Amino acid sequence: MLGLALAMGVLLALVGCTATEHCAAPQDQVCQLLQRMEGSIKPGEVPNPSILLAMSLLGADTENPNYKLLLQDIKEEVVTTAQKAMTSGQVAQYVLALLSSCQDPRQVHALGLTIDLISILQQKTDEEMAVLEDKGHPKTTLFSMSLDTMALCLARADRYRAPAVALAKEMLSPNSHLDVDTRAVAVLALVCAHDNMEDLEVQDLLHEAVWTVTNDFLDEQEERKGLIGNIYSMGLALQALEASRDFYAPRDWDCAQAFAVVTSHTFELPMAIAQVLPALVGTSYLDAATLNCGAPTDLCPSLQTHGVPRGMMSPPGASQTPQESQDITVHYSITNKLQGTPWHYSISVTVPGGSTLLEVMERAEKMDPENFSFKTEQTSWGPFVVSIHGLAGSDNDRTYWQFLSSGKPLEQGVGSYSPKNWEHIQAIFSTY
Ligand code: B12
Repeated sequence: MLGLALAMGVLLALVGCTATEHCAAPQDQVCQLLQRMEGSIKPGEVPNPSILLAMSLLGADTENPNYKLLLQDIKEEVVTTAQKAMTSGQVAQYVLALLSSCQDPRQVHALGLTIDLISILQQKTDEEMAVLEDKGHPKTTLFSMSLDTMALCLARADRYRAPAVALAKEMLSPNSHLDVDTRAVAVLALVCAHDNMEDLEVQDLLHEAVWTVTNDFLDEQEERKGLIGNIYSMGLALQALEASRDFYAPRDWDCAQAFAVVTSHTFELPMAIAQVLPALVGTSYLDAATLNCGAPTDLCPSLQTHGVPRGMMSPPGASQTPQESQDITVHYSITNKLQGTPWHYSISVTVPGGSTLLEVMERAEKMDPENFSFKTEQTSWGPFVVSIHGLAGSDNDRTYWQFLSSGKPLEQGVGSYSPKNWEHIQAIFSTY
């Protein structure tokens, strides 16, 4: 079924059809993105389950060596760290990845160990709910709680009803100002929960929440010439709109307009590609549990990397423009008005043009280590700044270092954002 949808989508794209019913990006663009994303799979690194999920949704051949390597790394990561070191949302991402490769998440075997990932997810989702009831926000985020609900629902496990109801109420609350990404994943979770719910009253509530969010997305797309949130929210927003067509019918979705925005952007980060690719071939995370793993659709057959040495594959970012040679000066300031005695420091840093913000921060630290020292942690989106000047963000206090340029929050992290000459970058200790 999915194979047919993919083939249809590709056919429509190849004949240049702009029908509003089915949208698909040009195949060469899809395959280029897939190649870039696959090139990031490295043995020995923490695996990214969203990449396996995206590959599966694109009909990857399960015999593809990158796919096999990633699946094995995922199983090993699950048996060694899921219980103790993963958040609920991370466990949910692994469940979705395993479902998409036709593995049973209730029995994950690797390294001579076996674990039941579903019961771990149920336990961690219960913890999210307990904190939500106590403090008015979940233990982590509503984004993660949406992933949890979707993964439990797709795995046909129970205990997703209460989180689905809570999510629906959050979506409908006039006081919650949730970002597009969170609302998009919530839509996916609620569509799944709605379709598997017997209680008609609850079904109505979930329907209303999906209807409200998707109509807001469609309004925003109309007002902003195709954009919903920012370019990095588009993958999840498009997945949500694709999966919920019945909910906003008879209203139509001009998917061609939204696709034009996405296909005109060059996505470099593997994680950004992993969120956008399923949407570009007309699928969503909701298809993860019903894929036919024995019959790959081979959307990009030339991608087979058998025998290609890893170093020969293009690394992420390889298509970036070469570094400009002229030096640039960046004003960088760090501010804490939230915790203890307030403080503020500024510095001007000169770096080669094209340098990333991370390189600017490293230069500042070298010039004035007393004030501008900082620490990062590697995540699926690249380096996340955990502390500056000895002050660390905290999940418990819901604090983090926010980055702004001329007062506007950056849409990229420090590892990918390249400031311009004379730009003023602020790091402000904030709450979320
Ligand atoms: C929740 C969230 C946050 C929370 C995370 C808190 C928490 N305890 O969960 C907070 C508010 C801290 C946050 C901060 C930022 N975020 Co944010 N975040 C998200 C969101 C909505 C969900 C991530 C998530 O929970 N995933 C599920 C869990 C299970 O996966 P995970 O791998 O464990 O998630 C971790 C990482 O994603 C990490 N993280 C979150 N955001 C970012 C951003 C960057 C650049 C990095 C490296 C890591 C990172 O925190 C998560 C929890 O530990 C995504 C949306 C999306 N489309 O993915 C945006 C998203 C990833 N964030 C984004 C951005 C831009 C930022 C900021 C740079 C914003 C800013 N101007 O300061 C900062 C990071 C600054 C820094 N200190 O380095 C962009 C990244 C785009 C890109 N091309 O890099 C996204 C895609 C949103 C968007 N559409 O613009 N974020």
